[in-house]
Amino acid sequence: MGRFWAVFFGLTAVIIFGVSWISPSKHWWFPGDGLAYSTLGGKIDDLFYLILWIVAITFVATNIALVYALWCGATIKKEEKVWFSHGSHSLEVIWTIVPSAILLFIALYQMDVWAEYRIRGFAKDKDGNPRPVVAVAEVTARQFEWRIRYPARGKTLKPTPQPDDIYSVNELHVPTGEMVSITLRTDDVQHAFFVPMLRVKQDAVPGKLIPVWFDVTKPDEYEMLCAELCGWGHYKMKAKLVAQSAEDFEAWKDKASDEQFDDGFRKPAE
Ligand SMILES: [Cu+2]
Repeated sequence: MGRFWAVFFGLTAVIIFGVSWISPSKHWWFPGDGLAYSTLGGKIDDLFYLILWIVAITFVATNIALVYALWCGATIKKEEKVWFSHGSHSLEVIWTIVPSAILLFIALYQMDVWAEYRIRGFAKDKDGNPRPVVAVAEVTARQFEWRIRYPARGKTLKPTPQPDDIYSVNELHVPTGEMVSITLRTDDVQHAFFVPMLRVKQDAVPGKLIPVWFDVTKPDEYEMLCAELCGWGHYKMKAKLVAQSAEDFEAWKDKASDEQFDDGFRKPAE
């Protein structure tokens, strides 16, 4: 029976290692087609794969030791005396220091990505210059929908609602190719703004205005979700983020504004 388990754990290790080997090229771990459609999202995925590799190698090494111990245990003769150890001080030191070093390495290695995610000035273009961030909208989460407020054409987003602001519900429009930011707030309980395909996730905390910035590399419609169980209607907060070229974005805003301020008398242009 011991040999069976030795083979079983050995095969498991081989399969896990195989999956880790091919998954980065197959994009198996992430939603949609597995690619991130924001610049920072790609870097977050790289961190994920780095950690996957560390875990896979550790897992395989542990399983090799396990297979070795099981195989030796299974093949031992009855009259032989087994070797018994009550622990080894040097081994204890090694497996305390090695994981600590790995954790410290990950902590230092991810700092730039975290800074770019949380410190606005860290978003850089290809030449290393800070990328300007355009404030596109204020996104208010509430039980159970997303209310979105955009400034009128040619105006900048103000912290308080303006008479010519444009509103949409459960549909956040943003231009592609530039760094955009939203101001996230909540009207009631805690929610979480989550766009899986962009790898953007941020809690909306009562009483706080939280800026969130990202860029979208491909015009498309992306799932926009609430990632915080916020009440019975939490599922209703499945919305969409519409990423459009700058011209399409402006055109959409003009159309939304016309519809919103239509007084019923104005005729659409012929
Ligand atoms: Cu929710």
